[in-house]
Amino acid sequence: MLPVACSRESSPKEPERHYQMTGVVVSLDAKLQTATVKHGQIKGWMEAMTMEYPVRSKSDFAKLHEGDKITATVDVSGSDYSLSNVQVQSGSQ
Ligand SMILES: [Cu+2]
Repeated sequence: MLPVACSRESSPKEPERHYQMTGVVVSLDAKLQTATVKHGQIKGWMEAMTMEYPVRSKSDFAKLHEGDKITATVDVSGSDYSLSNVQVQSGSQ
């Protein structure tokens, strides 16, 4: 599902770009393998907001718990985006 409230500074048909993000996991959807992340500004791409991101790999998704503080790489290709290189900085458990 694409967030409608999002204003992104990207246009379609660009090569994949990568941004570093820091945020907190708000909720997880194991079925869709998505994480809703409250993140700070992602310079050059997006303002600070809370939104849902597909997590590219199962092993990255398995690391996540609600409340975890994470860093990740956002892979952006046109209007598609996903998270990779997920690192949990401080866990909630
Ligand atoms: Cu957004």
